[in-house]
Amino acid sequence: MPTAPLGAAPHRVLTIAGSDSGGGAGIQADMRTFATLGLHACVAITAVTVQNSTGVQDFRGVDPDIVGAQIRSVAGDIGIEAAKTGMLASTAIIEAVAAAADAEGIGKGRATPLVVDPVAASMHGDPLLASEALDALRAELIPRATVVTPNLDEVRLITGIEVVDGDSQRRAADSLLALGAQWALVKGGHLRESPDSPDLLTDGAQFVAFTAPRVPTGHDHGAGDTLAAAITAALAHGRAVPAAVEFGKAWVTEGLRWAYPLGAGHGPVNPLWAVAPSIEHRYGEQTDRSDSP
Ligand code: PXL
Repeated sequence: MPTAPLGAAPHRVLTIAGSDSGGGAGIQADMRTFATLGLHACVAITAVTVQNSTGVQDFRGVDPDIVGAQIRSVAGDIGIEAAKTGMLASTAIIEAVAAAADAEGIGKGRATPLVVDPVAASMHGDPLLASEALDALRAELIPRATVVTPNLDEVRLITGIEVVDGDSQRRAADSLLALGAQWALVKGGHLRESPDSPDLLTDGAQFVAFTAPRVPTGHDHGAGDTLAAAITAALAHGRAVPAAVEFGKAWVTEGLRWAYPLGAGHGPVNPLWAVAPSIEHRYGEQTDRSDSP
């Protein structure tokens, strides 16, 4: 992707998501990806989670008025070329995001594309979205999505469809388009029996299958966030949705190859691989990668 010359403002994105105190998922995953991809990222924090590598111990949602105000403040002044939603926690926050997105021209068919990552739970199964907020997700957010990027658990919660094979994956994608998304990316990464990570992207007319090799790592915390962030980055660079998803898949696959252990639980996907050589250069060090992937 062409980047701006040093000193010129880079492309600008907005992430509307929750904070992960462990630094691996949520806002922190987004910022790592946006920074390593050379973008300027604005932030609307929706929730503060208390979590580490073993799980989410607690969280609080941010006042919905403050969520909407963050979006309006940065969109009106700084200008946003693509936006992304992650953890939204509650119905009231979803409604505030939808209203602010409409006011600022963010979303399907508007000037600024919107990637909706419909985060419902952590990888440990800890809830990150109130169960009654699923209706608002379906009615208020998915219809505003340029592209919606659920994993298989989120697809089941949103559409009621259990994706077990290509046929059910296609039906699930149709169901997401029926809810109003422009594009649906149904990720197959949790189809554990499959040797690949087969994803289906469709807008109802085009069907694109993405198959990346499954990376055998126990450290994939934040992988969904990182994929959606990389898609958002490519959209900000003017890529069309299929090309942006292709870019995002390659980015997260590489991040999974460089994932590292942390704490007693799951370590994070690692977008820092992209800047490792320049960091080593800065510290005058060189990492031995002889037994790395
Ligand atoms: O990976 C989904 C996710 C998104 N946002 C926050 C999270 C998580 C997973 O734990 O904590 C804040």
